[in-house]
Amino acid sequence: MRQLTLLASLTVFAWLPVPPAQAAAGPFAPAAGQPGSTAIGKDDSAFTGWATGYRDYVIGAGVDSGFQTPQLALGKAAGNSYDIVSLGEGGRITLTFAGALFNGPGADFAVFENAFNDNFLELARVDVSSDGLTFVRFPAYSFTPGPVGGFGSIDPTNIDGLAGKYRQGHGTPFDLGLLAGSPGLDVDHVRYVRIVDVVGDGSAFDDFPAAYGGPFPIYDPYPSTGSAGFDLDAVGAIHFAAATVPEPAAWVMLASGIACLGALGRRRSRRLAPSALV
Ligand SMILES: [Ca+2]
Ligand SMILES: [Ca+2]
Ligand SMILES: [Ca+2]
Repeated sequence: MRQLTLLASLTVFAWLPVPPAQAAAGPFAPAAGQPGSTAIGKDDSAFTGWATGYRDYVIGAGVDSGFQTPQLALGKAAGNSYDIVSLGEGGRITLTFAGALFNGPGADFAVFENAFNDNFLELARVDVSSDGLTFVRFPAYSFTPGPVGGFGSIDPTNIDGLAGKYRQGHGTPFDLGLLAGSPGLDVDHVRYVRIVDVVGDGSAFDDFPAAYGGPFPIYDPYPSTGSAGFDLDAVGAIHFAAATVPEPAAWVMLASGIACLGALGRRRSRRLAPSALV
């Protein structure tokens, strides 16, 4: 895993043993369940919360009405083929939380897609924001050598930094630490996760440095219809601080407490008034 760790740190591209197009398998983590996989199962105790709201659902091409229900992306991952919202080719959606994600050790959240096996992988870019205005994109790498067609197969070891790397029920992890220092983003207070479908015909590119032959086209199954593009099941929070909103009863206590303080303050100022004249 030394290669993967170093690649993630963006410092080791010179270490790549062969040009990606000649590699039988890529350098990145393998499918869920295999040694070295970074997939996180939906029932993992690492999850402390789930996305509970959405905004800006923009439907891309090729989505039937039956797959246009964004509420199915909220709450815990279902891990099946149907509890999802389809983004369509080039579509997107932004998920929100009852609180904020923060940068703890390792992965901070994970994105779940509905792939029915380890190789029919529909991919998406992942952007995060603290204020809902400035979004910062996770770097992604794709070494898939060429177009894969509408029912195509992708080797997950050729994919990094893209949601949809793993089969249904298994989240693709994202580490906010990779984005530390990005202008306009507080990695310790991230309230928005935007998922943007990759149009997999080769028109979208990864972030592999030009100095080492990049960027490379990102290929995924294309064209497809019905539930085209990325199918979002859920976004699971790992490092998550729930918003502290007082319960209604607490509001009443708070209000009565403030009223008491006000009365005390008035009594005290009356008592102090004579001495203030001295
Ligand atoms: Ca982290
Ligand atoms: Ca799909
Ligand atoms: Ca779901």
